[in-house]
Amino acid sequence: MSLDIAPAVPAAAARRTDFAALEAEYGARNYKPFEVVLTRGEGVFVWDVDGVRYLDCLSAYSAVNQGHCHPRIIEALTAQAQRLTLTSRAFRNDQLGLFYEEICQLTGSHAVLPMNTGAEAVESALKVARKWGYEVKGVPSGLAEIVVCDGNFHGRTVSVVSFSTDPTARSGFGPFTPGFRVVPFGDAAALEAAIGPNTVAVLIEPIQGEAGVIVPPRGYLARVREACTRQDVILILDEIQTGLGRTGALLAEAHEGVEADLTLVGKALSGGVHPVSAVLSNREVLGVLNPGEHGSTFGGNPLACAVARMALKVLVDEGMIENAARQGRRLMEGLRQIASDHVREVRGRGLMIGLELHPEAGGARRFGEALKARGLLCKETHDHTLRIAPPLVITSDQVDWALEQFAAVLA
Ligand code: IF1
Repeated sequence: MSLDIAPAVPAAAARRTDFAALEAEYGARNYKPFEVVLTRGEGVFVWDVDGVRYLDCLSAYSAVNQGHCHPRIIEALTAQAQRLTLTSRAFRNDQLGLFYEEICQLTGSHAVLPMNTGAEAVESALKVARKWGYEVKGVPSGLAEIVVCDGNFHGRTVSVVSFSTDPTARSGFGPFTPGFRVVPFGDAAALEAAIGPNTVAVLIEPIQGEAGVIVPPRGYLARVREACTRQDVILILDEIQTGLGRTGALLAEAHEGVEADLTLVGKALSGGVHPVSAVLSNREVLGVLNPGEHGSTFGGNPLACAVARMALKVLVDEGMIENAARQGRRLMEGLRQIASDHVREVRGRGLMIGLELHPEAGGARRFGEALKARGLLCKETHDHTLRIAPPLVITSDQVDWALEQFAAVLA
């Protein structure tokens, strides 16, 4: 008996799937995406279902720094996927230790806590900092305070949005987790004043991404580092978006010559093929965790580790970090030379760039739509700023082409 379950539908008669309608019919409405349906990605390019090619200047919010579907990362993914994907941490596997060794050697860290999403890495760091505060610093139990910055974005969990200053990110999700103090970003004096005897940590993005690519004044991170050292407070740098080459250095902290006590990485840690994040630290801090006190079903799984090992390898071996610095300068200078009454400021570092428009320009979204019509995808943040973050493999010719599109829509 033949088992052909369904008759082959002649290509001509195949119905044209209305992807947007399906998403509207069945999906939670927690995004308002551009009306483009992507079906393929390779390097800096993505293609929609109509075969139109776009230069991706969002890089999935810096998760595909290595370019879409990097062949060596895909090869590592598929090879490992055919051997062993998940063991749970009840057993050891032959990828985790190698991942630990390679990421610690690359970043000069002493210890790693592997997680999956960025928010999980942030939550893990908050837990570890609090436990360190009680057991090492001697803060009275339950009274730990963590200083964060106005305009922060660190993820979407209840504890993390508890200290968000963005009403859209937090309203309706209370009651909130206590123990956080908010200070203005970029103001070292205000941060130092907020540190008290019960302060266990400071959590900062080296450059604020979602807030609109806000680069702090030169010397700010160094002053924060010095204040944390002087007052025995853990400096946690959230490099989930700024890290792994995005700003033209392996970690953004390098631009300021500082070293965090806990460094959070995610997104491009897997090249965008699998959720992989990690808390990197000196041993004294992660050392407060004992067996059974923290964990995750997928944290440190062999598939994640195999992919992350290759994602880090190609980032370094293929000169992506240096290219991000070089092409970031080219793109930033080119954007600044565009004569347009609409542009208020071009800011950023490496290939993490924000182009802020004057309010009179009518909002960044419509420029994003005009750029999409020209084959370039980028996303607005907070109404008036276009976030420009292509994969770190972008070439000079592609940067020049992108500049032509920006010049055309900003004229
Ligand atoms: C969305 C932007 C938003 C992050 C930093 C932690 C996380 C992120 C510095 C959490 C994640 C993503 C989340 C995504 C859009 C994007 C984003 F900032 F990049 F633009 F939302 F603000 N720290 N940022 O940037 O990592 O749990 O998502 O893996 O929520 O739509 P995650």
